[in-house]
Amino acid sequence: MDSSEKAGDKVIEWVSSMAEILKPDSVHWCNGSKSEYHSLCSVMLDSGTIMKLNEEKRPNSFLARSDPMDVARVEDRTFICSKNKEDAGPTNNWVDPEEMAEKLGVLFDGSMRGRKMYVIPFSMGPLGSDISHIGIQLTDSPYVAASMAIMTRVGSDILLELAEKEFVPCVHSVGAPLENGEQDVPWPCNDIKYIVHYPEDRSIWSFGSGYGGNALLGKKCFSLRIASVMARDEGWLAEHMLILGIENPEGEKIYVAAAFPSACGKTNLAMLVPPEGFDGWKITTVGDDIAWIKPGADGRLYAINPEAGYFGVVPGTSYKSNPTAMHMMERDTIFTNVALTDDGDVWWEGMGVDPPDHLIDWKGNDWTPKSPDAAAHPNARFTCSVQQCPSVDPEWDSPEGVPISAFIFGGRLSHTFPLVFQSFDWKHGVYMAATMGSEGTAAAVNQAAIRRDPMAMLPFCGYNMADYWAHWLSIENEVQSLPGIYRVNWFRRDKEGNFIWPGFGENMRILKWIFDRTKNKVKANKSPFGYMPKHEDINWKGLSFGRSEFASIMDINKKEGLDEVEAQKELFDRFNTRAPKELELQREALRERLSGGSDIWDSTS
Ligand code: TSX
Ligand code: MN
Repeated sequence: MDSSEKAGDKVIEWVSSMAEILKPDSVHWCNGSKSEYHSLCSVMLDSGTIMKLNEEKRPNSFLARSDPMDVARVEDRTFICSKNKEDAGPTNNWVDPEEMAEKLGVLFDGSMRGRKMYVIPFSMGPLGSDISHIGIQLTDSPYVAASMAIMTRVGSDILLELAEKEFVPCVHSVGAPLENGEQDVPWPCNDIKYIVHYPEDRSIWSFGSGYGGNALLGKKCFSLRIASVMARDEGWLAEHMLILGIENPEGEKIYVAAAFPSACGKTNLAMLVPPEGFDGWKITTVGDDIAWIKPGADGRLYAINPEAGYFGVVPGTSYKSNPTAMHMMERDTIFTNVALTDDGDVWWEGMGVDPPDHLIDWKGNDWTPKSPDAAAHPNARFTCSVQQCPSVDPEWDSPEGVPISAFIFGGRLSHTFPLVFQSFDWKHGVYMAATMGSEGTAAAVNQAAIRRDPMAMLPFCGYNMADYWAHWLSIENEVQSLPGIYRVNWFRRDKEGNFIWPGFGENMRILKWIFDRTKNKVKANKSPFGYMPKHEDINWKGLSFGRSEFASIMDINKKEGLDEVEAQKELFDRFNTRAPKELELQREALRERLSGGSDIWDSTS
């Protein structure tokens, strides 16, 4: 018996033992083929889970409407079941693993009755990459099986990798067994929901939801929560980051990875179209959500996008805000919870197209412009392959990954924080990332509290966030050529509450400064927050943005800065003594720089 057959036995054993518990009517092993995708779609068309869109307007595209009670990730139902509560930390929900296993045992017993169980062998990352990992998801949802085929690399060839790699077992059930001949509904789910992670076993159990991150277990559950634990143990990073390439007209190219909390336009940045004044510059997309980053043999950090597709928020996406994404979803796309037009196309708020006189809204009801509610759900999504992204990077599928030259951390902050600044060093950068956060989208113009979202990982770190910070600090010793660390804020407002910075494609000007810093082409001013560009360090060709406007978005107010330093203490205090001392030292150093009468504002480096 060769090793791949042995690996096969391991999987078959696990699948049959799970089938005994889940009790599906039948089992289908997915091979990830086109014809399999089409038969999954026809199963869903028959059950009313999806409908086909107008073939002329949206070739090979579908609309799914979820149950109105199953429209987003359920953070309060998401659990990290480590043996010790302290290992999950104060920012995660924790339940004792044995107690949880008993609960799940009851819920999953017979949960697939009357349904087909799909067995999905999938790879997160390119096959044959030593940054990639594999999983096997069991699910009773054809919508999940079809989505996984887009979002991950699915196929039987993945089973061959099991000779060298362990797989992460991912068990998913919508939790709606059909008792003898019971009629199905278009979107089966359960009021009771559990999204459970066992970091020590590296396994995932998801019950009751068929939507997004709750159900496509390769995404947040595996690639962030479980992978962050693997990364801690193995000396790499599993991050909630986009990866993009920046190439100048001379063909010099760097890659950067960037983390933002939700509602900061991460997908828009990943697919940025350079504005006027940037002839010959190119932005290319490796990924829009997750980065797995590992030290390479040459002492640099290399990143892959573990995913193979996009599951992006639709509302607000227009030919203005993100033309690349709009082109991407012109065909071969599954839409979920957008509105349907009378001619079989889709519509959503913020599409940049006036609402038609009549629509069917995301709940399946008639809708007119007079209707009080939104026609598309605010968390409506598109699902499509990375390969149909017009800005896809040529290296997106490279097993070696792409070398990372800079990390960017951003937030949605109406005051205090400048448009861009660079950390003095690695430790300072980790502190900048750990203390980042955002104001709510609906936040008032002024003085809205910052909701801390360290590294944009708050809902996604599979272990104690304080240990995660320590892990980030430890990377300094594992890498010879450390990426620069930057903070950005596209969302600063003036006294009238208007955004000062035009954002979107104009962010290219800031990416170019980061490119120039990386390539040592520009000096920077020292400020209490970090290194900052002067007005003349930015390319303003094609945009009128004068010195005073620039000053108003780069200004550091001493009192606001000191208030921020005090507010950050609350974050560190949540972790008691577990937070690395270095971060508190950084906080005190910033207080010192802000209150000191030093000449730090003027020196250059
Ligand atoms: O995605 C955004 N980005 C990043 C783009 C690469 N958004 C949308 C956020 C919600 C998801 C932005 N909104 C950005 C931004 O840089 N900036 C803003 C704020 C803004 C909003 C509207 C305008 C300007 C700035 N409108 C006009 O100037 C006309
Ligand atoms: Mn995300």
